[in-house]
Amino acid sequence: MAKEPSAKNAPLVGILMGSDSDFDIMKEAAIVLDEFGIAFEISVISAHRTPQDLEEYASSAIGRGLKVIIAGAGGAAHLPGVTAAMTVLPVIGVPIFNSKLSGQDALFAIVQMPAGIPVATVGIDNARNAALLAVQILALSSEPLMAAILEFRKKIAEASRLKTGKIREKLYAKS
Ligand code: RP5
Repeated sequence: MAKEPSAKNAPLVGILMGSDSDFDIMKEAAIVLDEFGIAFEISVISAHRTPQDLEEYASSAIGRGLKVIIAGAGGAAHLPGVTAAMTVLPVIGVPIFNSKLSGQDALFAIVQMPAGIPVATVGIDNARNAALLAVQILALSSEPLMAAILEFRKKIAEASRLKTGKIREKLYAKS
């Protein structure tokens, strides 16, 4: 269970999603941020169903102390782009898979932003990478966080090296 943000634990990252149906994917971003001890807030706000709420959220984000916004949406995924239009905070978009067009609709909608209003886009459903990118952005101004992300990279490198042994074990055990 993640720690709820409070005055003492002010959120640095805002996680947005277009609908609660995105939560199963977007909770992965929350888990990663929690692992790195980063306070975040999480909200369902839709660029289409609640556009006024989105304007209020994005235009007040800097004043509320947020440093990065992660926005996940599926289908006609305007949430990350519209958010980016209303704040200069870095916005990281997560295209969400759906069964109709396999998330490619969301991917194209998020990645093809017009010049001047960038959205960093991760792979379809890759909310973990969105959170890791947010951690890396925050690490630029936090030595402990930089140490933590470097340690994380060491761990995944180690896990990757172990894979040689694992596949060889499988291969030679069968022959
Ligand atoms: C998008 O429409 C949401 O981000 C979600 O991925 C998709 C479907 O929303 P629901 O119909 O499940 O609420 O805006």
